[in-house]
Amino acid sequence: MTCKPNHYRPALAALCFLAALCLATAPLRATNPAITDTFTADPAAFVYQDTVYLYVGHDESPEKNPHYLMNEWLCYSSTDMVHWEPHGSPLSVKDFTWAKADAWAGQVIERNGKFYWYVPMQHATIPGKAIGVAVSDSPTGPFKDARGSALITNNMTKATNIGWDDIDPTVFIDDDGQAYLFWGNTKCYYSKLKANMTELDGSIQVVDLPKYTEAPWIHKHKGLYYLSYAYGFPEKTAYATAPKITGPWTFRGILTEIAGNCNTNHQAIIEYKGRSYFIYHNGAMEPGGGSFRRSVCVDYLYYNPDGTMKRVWQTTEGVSVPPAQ
Ligand code: FUB
Repeated sequence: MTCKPNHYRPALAALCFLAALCLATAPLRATNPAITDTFTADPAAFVYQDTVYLYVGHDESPEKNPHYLMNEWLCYSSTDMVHWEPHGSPLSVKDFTWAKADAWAGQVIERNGKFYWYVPMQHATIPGKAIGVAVSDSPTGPFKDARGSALITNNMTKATNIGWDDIDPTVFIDDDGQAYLFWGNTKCYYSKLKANMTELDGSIQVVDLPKYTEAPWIHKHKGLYYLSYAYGFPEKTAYATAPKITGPWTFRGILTEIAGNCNTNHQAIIEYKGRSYFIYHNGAMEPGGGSFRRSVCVDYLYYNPDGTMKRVWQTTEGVSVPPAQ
């Protein structure tokens, strides 16, 4: 028997119909939590070449274990804020010979085609937390330790004598090319970075902020600098604004309320395809979500005409695919 091309046409038509149906019914709206393949926390995100890259900590704590168990960071990407492609774990504590545990909140930034990932961990030999920096040629890694030693150790910061104040780095490159690193628990520290992004440039300063706990995030919108942070405990998110990155900072109030199902919060704020987004975590993913098994969520962020930010509503519905521009 010979197969004639015409015999395949109905099957081909049916396949095309099914493909069109799948495309038409692909979800246009996310739900929160937005990342559901595993427990994730401490989001940081940036836009590079029209794609959003999201970096999170991996909450690996077993259910009912009231402690963090975090050994690695994960990366995801999206071109619509609804569908997130996982890129696995491009960085873990094991990539830093001088560190021993606690892959807590970090942030990635691009400079001159290289990607720098600032991360806090427990130092193996110097008591307390410390901050390291990893580098890659790609936003999805692989990343490697850029220094072979910590950039910041607990004995470099004296504003408090706790051992966990050197955590939660956030990095920002100002319009004049000067890079700044902000970080800290109970004290908000900052310092300039050299152009190589792997060394501090000058002294460490402290920003005085009401009820500052941790999780600083710097962003700029329409010429104004914003410093958002975890406020009190359990954590709300609050923020301050300034005309320059070095201040003076004016406290502007609460940005979002406590999650209720998780005692921390940790935000990233980005603009993408004409909209502003608030990326954060809560303990809502079932089964087993909570303070040590968190999940990353995405909601819209809105500004008032005077530059202040409207309070963010943490929703179950999440965000929609942005319209084509
Ligand atoms: O994930 C561990 C710590 O909890 C982070 O460093 C803080 O920001 C808080 O989310």
